[in-house]
Amino acid sequence: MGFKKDFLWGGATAANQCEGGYNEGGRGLANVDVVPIGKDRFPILLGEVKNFDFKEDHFYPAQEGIDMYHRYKEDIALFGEMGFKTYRLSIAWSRIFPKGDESEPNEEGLAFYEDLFKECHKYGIEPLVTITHFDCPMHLIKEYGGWRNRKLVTFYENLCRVLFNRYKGLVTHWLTFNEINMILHAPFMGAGLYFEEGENQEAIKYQAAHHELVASALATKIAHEVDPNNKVGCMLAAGLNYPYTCKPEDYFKSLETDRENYFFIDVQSRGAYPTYALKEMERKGIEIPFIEGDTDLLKEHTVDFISFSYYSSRTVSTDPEVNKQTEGNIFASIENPYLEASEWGWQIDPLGFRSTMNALYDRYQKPLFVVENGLGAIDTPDENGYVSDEYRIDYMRQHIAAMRDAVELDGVDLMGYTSWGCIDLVSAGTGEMKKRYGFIYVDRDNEGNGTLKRSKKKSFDWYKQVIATNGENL
Ligand code: BGP
Repeated sequence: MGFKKDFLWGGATAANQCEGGYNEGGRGLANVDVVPIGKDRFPILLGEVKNFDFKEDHFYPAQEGIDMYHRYKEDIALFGEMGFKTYRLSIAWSRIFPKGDESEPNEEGLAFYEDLFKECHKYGIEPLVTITHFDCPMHLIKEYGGWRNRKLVTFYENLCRVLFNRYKGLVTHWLTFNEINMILHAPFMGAGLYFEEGENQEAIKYQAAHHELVASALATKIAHEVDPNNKVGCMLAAGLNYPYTCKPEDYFKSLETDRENYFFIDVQSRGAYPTYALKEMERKGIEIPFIEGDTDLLKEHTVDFISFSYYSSRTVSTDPEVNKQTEGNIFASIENPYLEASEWGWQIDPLGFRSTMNALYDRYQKPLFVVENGLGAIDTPDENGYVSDEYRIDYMRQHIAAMRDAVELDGVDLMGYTSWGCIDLVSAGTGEMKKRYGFIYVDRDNEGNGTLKRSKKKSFDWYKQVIATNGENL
């Protein structure tokens, strides 16, 4: 009973939130480099403001991240010490193709990841690679308008071909697009989109989504051709939407809100546009840019497993009085009176995690992989620099227990668990350093000050023994 013997315990990061070295090793500029911290951040993430240039008085956290570009050996050694079986990381597209549309890749970028993967294997750590995690070369945005342009499918296909061939034998688990449904909520990050005055934003988002869905199917096809051992997953920002009351209208709204997310996975896992989406798009006059061959491609190259992030559940209501957004978050939710929330208003709901796993497993009947989960919190080191993060241990203990229930009591097929931000890194939503998730503390603040020194938090030893006992000792 309990977790499988080969359960993949580990942690997750993304290139743009930890690597830094944004202009080193021949890397080109990407969307993530030009999103500053502070009040200008949200309008840019939403695609409302074109942001092509740096402003001298702004701080751009992704440019330096936590300098993992230079310190990955030290960091991977710490992951190895915790006993990680897997480490989820992402490739910075513009390290491999600096502009995105070149015919030849940048060898320095390829060598960097090759070395990093080899370093993982030294500790028996299997890399789990996200091909794109909220990043797109800036040149593809300026010249082509990001994923609204079909040409991006070809550029992405080239990237995949290069990666699958070069890293054959070093990497067998791949994710095509991080949180693909975030196109709807943060289109600049999700698809390199920004909108001109008067454009139908919703139509453009779904057109870009179609291109990513086709690209994802193509990636799956090529991955299987290059190496039949390759396993490819989709990646969803998951979390159920509860109806605020048992009023049928509230229930129906929760169903519709859940479907906004399921839509992507329905295509990637079931291989076709679901009827509810086709009908809605028809009603709204949104044309999906299908071309010949797309239908077969989507149908024939569905994903091998379903990966997802889970931080909290959300609650929806049809009552305008209660229907107020929690501030400072990209994903809307109203307050759930039965739940506690994190300092950023993310509601803490371990049973919701179990419900989410059940909903996904019932719907797709494919192995699930939890590739992000964790608590973003403010950590205060004591006089010796030690962080006693009981609150994080508590959150994770409850969520891992919920995962064990889903496996033991509900029979969900679960491949692994990689907690988010296993080492402190830059927040995707806010750009802050003070919103920390790690087992490893990094000395760096919101303004970019600090020695970047790494130190183990209390949760480091706790997670180590969770892995050592395969989730028995929580
Ligand atoms: C997901 C992203 C991650 C990540 C995480 C936590 O949406 O895939 O990149 O950062 O959420 O969010 P935040 O950093 O805003 O706390």
